[in-house]
Amino acid sequence: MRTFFSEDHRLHFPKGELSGGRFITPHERPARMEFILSRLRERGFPPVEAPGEADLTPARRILDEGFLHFLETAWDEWKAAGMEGEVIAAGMPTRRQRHDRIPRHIDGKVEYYCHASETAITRGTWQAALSSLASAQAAQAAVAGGERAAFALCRPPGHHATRDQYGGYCFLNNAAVVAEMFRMGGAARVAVLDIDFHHGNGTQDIFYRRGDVLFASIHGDPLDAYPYFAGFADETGEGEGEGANLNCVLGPGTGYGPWAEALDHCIARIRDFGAEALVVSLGVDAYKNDPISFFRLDSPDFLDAGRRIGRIGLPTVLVMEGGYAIEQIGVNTVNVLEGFAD
Ligand code: SP5
Ligand code: ZN
Repeated sequence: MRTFFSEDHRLHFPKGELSGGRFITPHERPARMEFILSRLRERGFPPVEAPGEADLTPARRILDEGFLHFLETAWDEWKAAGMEGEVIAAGMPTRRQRHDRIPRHIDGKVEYYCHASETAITRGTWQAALSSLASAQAAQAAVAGGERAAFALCRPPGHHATRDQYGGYCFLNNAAVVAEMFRMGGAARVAVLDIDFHHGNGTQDIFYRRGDVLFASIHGDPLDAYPYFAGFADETGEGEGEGANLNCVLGPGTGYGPWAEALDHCIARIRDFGAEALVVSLGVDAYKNDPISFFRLDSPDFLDAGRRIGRIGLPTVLVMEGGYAIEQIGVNTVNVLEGFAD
């Protein structure tokens, strides 16, 4: 399987992640990529390929123009306003607000376009997010060009980014753009299968009212886990999208047995839906030792999960999302790819 990867991910490395009332070194850090790259080499995968430039045309169809402009300019505006540190949202949009105006002050804009203040923007964040999207787009192009599957080794991840908000370490929703590109390329129906431990609230948001893109996700119960305010089982889609959103919610301590049952449930739905292409939001934070998650998958379980996903038989782009037990992130990620290709 070909892997697409950009070294420009390094341009995004905030000093701080707000956690437990302190700033810690972010869980989502550049070193994550090194473990995956070295495991790919060890297992004899072909050398990674650098993508071309990101193409924002497909992204503009599903993302808010003001949001894209904000991401591009936030750092400069923040600095121009005399802010000393990294861009961090201090407030949260409130309930029962009577308007949806975009603030003029950068502080307010950041709060408007952010949904989780653990995530900082730095000088290189926009370029890194673009390079991540570029890898996803190159993988999609490979599959559209006839490859059975391709791996987009994306960093920063994307599945928490909505059409107009960043957060959860995510800025541009790579998986959603890939799904949209498959639609533009003629696939009548596309499925996004999200196996990251956290609910892909961004992807759900983007496709919630659409019947042509199925979103199916297995994740920690939002009552107990980030993103807290989305991902419940009764979120099934709206309007034309009714029935095209499937949330499989599992509690603390869930092991591979029930997790694999949920996976099979998602797979059955993807088949029934009649998807012609598949996008996998591939997070490996369901792993038992992940520092911010509470499932108990072991490394060999990822091999089995990959096999089940591969047997769906669809043209597939696997897009990297989370995974923070960084010593094992390589093994776990590559296990999914190897299982897939079995
Ligand atoms: C892509 C992805 O996996 N994003 C995850 C974002 C999680 N954000 C919230 C992190 C909360 C960490 N809480 C620390 C508790 C440690 N015991
Ligand atoms: Zn995650």
